[in-house]
Amino acid sequence: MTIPTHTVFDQPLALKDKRVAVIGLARTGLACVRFLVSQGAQVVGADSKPATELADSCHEVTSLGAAAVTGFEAFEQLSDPDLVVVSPGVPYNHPALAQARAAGIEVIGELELAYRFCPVPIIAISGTNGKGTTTTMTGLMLEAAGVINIVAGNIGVPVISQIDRALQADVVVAEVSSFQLETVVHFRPWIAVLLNITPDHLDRHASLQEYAASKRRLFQNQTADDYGVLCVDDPTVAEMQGQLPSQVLTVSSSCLDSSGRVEQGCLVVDTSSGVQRILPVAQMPVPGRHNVTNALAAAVVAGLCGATGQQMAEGLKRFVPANHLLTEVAQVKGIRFVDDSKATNTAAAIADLSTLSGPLLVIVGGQGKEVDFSQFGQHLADRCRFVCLIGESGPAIEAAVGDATETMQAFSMQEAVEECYRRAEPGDTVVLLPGCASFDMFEDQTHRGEEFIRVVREIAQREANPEV
Ligand code: UMA
Repeated sequence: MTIPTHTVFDQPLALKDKRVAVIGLARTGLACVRFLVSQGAQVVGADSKPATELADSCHEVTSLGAAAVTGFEAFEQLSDPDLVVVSPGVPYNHPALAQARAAGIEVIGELELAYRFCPVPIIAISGTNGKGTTTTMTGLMLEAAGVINIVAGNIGVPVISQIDRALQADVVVAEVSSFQLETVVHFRPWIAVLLNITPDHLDRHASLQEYAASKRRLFQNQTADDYGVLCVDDPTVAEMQGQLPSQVLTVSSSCLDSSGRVEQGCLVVDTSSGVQRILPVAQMPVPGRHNVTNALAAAVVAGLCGATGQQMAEGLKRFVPANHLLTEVAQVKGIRFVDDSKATNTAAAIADLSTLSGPLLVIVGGQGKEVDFSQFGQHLADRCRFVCLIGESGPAIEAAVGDATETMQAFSMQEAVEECYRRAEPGDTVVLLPGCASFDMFEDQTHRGEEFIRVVREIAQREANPEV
């Protein structure tokens, strides 16, 4: 099948000699600086971290011929740029951005910039949870069908860094976050997938409604020539049926009316060339009902791109979960250690908890993002033998767990893992299942997972060489 190109933007920005400020100098900001410089723009990169913490970034920016300003007052040093390009981690209502907008300066995010230059259609995949998994599954199914695709976005590779490669591709499959959607203007994905909306990032978005509104921006520029794929197992997403400007296809693990569904224990999807059977649920490469809906959403997208059920199954079987996503790290004296550092909100943690069997000792907590922990606490109390709390939200989660389950506050990952190990018995599983962001104690979720793995390996080594 030929992928239609009607959603490719036809009035890219003229960047030559434009003065562009790039806000944030981490992965996204650096990718933007590289792209903008390559287009002839005069670029200044700004970041509120001190120069000492950004030495490598500043070095790269200046070696590209751009300027870098850093520190607490970095944004004040930007003198009237023509355009501001923002990293997703910078809040939409940051005073410097509000000031720029008030002065009539265009402020866009990296996703919008990338869309305006992307030579092929974008398939955008969003949702509170499962968007990275679904993006990867989609890429694999398309690959099996011979559709040349680039997987990018919130998954860790800014789309703007892939513009050159996209010239050789049929489509870009982008994981898209609510932060990235806040700053889109013309962004029009050919296919937009929304998996679920549950409380998350409420320290950044003023309310759940505002968070949902940001997710809805996925569809805002679509027309009846485009597709919206909605996972109707989620009540907030289900409500959007009938409200989208695009053609809606639904996905559900329980509703037989959906385009992507489970029939007699088998994943099935409707396509223009008929019903495609993919594979039995029992042969899914990852456990959990949520992963069934993720695979069905990927299959609906692959079907729109012309994949057959057999090609979808072939792609799905190649799926390997990302690191720090229910990853078994080691078995020590019959005790299993599992790293689920990527469960950064309570909905993800609750879904993952349902896939774990046997007695559990869990390490939970971190930066709480202003969410209510009562439901999470109840699930932990019902399911876990011991709950070890870390980070800022430890006390709030401990209160939600109640007195029936043993709990303890730990002040480092080392202490938390050692304490769980001390209490665990053969047959038990020790899981890092934070349900929270990591930034109160760690650089990010990867650093948190790596720290867990480091301590587990230390314990494994100690047990293997007790005399040392
Ligand atoms: N900064 C400021 N001022 C501020 C805030 C931040 O100067 O007020 C600076 C920081 O000092 C830092 C830089 O901005 O140097 C950080 O920018 P960033 O947070 O956007 O980091 P990137 O490395 O560019 O990563 C971003 C995404 N980060 C966020 O959305 C927070 C990454 O998603 C994404 O993988 C990457 O772009 C590539 O697209 C991470 C994430 O946590 C994984 N996403 C959230 C999630 O999945 O829930 C949305």
